[in-house]
Amino acid sequence: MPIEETLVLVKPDGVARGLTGAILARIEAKGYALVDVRLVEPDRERLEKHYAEHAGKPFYEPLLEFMQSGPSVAIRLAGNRVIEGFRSLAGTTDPTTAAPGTIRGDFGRDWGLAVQQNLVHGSDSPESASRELEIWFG
Ligand code: DAT
Ligand code: MG
Repeated sequence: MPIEETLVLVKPDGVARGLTGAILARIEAKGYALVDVRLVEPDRERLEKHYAEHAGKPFYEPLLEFMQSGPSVAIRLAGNRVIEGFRSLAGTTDPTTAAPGTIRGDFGRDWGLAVQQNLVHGSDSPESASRELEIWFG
């Protein structure tokens, strides 16, 4: 099995709440390698590319606005089956129902916040990973 790479983002809520270190600790404990890490304040154009598959959905505009509300930490992450593995660490999209033990399940606050405030992004396929790594790391 070749080593894969994936794009992970610690989203603005994760950075603002000081959870970057806790999230990185879980990633490192799992054995994945940090290839590149940077603090990014993405403009709308970059986010439109990143979230192209969601254009037109009801949560699209709030999502883009939220993603411009503060810096994110972009991570180029490598490891065996890391695409699937990081999504497993992250938990399912909605923090309310994400399993305890996952990043979203343990840290996702459930006090009426929108679903987009779910702390992290992880690419969902090899095709998404290469497309998204190009968008965030060039
Ligand atoms: P994921 O981030 O788990 O891959 P996704 O790709 O379906 O989820 O959606 C991208 C982001 O959009 C997600 O992290 C949060 C937001 N989102 C998805 N579904 C939503 C919904 N029904 N309401 C509000 N935000 C939503
Ligand atoms: Mg997704």
